[in-house]
Amino acid sequence: MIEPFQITGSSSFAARAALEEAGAEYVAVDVHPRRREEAPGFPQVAPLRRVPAIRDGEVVVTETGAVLLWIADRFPDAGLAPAVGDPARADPYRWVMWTANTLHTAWAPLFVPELLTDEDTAFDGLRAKARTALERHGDHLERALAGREWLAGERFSVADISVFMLVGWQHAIADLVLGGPAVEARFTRVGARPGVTRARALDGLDDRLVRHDPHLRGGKPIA
Ligand SMILES: N[C@@H](CCC(=O)N[C@@H](CS)C(=O)NCC(=O)O)C(=O)O
Repeated sequence: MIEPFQITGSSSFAARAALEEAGAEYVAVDVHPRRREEAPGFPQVAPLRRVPAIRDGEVVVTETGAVLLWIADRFPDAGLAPAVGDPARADPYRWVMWTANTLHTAWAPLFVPELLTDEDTAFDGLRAKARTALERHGDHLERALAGREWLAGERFSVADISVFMLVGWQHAIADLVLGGPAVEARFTRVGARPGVTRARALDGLDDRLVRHDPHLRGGKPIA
C-alpha cells in the first residue's frame, strides 16, 4: 500500500493530487507540522522531515518533483507523463525540474524570510526581492503557456500539478499575480480536474488553493 506522508495544505498537496489523478489506492499519513517525529515511520522515510514523502513497500521517494515523476511511472495507464523514451517526456522533465529548483524555492523569502536571516529589518527587502522574482517566473510561464492547453506538450501531465500548486500559493499574498490570462486559464483548467478537485477537498483547500482549516494542517487539531 502506498503511504504518502503529508501536511494538509503544504507541498504534499501535489503528491495527493497526482495520486488522485492516477486513481491510486493509498493511505495518507498525517504529519503534524510542529511534531513531525510523532508520525509513524516519518523520520525513517524523510530524514530531513519534509513533506511530501512516499513509502511504497521498500521504495521511498522524497522531493516533490521526484514524487510526481515516480507516481507518473508507477501508474502508466493514468497517462500522467509520456512514456520513458518518448521525446515528449522532455517537457515534463523540464517543467518539473524548473518548478522544483526555481519556482518552489522562490516562495521561501516571501513566506519564511526568517529562514534566510535573523535580521528582521531585512525581511521587507527579502520579500520585495521574492515578489520581483515570482513576477518574472510568472511572465516566463505566461510566455510558455500562450496558445497551449497544457504545460507539457498536448496533454495534461504531472508538471501541470506542480505549477498549479505553486501558482495557487499567490492567493495567500495580497496583490501578487503570476503571469496573465494563459496562466490563469490553465490554473482554472487544472483545478477543475476530478483528481485535483478531490485532493483539494481532502486538504481543505478552496478553488484558489486557500486553506480554510488551518487548525487541521496535520490532519488533527494543532495544539
Ligand atoms: N525541496 C522539497 C521542499 C519540500 C518542503 O519545503 N516542504 C515543506 C512543507 S511545504 C516542509 O516540510 N518544510 C519543513 C522543513 O523544511 O523543515 C520538495 O520539493 O519536496
